[in-house]
Amino acid sequence: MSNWINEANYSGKPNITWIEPYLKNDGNFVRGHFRTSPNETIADNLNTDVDNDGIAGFWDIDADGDGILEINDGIFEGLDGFF
Ligand SMILES: [Ca+2]
Ligand SMILES: [Ca+2]
Ligand SMILES: [Ca+2]
Repeated sequence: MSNWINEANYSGKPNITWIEPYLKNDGNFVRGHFRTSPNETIADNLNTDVDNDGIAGFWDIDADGDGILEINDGIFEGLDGFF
């Protein structure tokens, strides 16, 4: 997995899965948490912020900070006037 996004091949933000709390083999308790489905990059995960703009990759419309939006259609359409 890479810490940047190839926008040309990117298929959109991953699905989110709820991970139930569990006990690890070493006895450490892991609380329930959301996790993104694994894909080709860590830049769009819930717990990464590779461009250090304070927005976690999953919510960041340009998660790797290269100026090319990963989401350039769909839900952001019609919001052009706000940017
Ligand atoms: Ca990912
Ligand atoms: Ca970010
Ligand atoms: Ca980008």
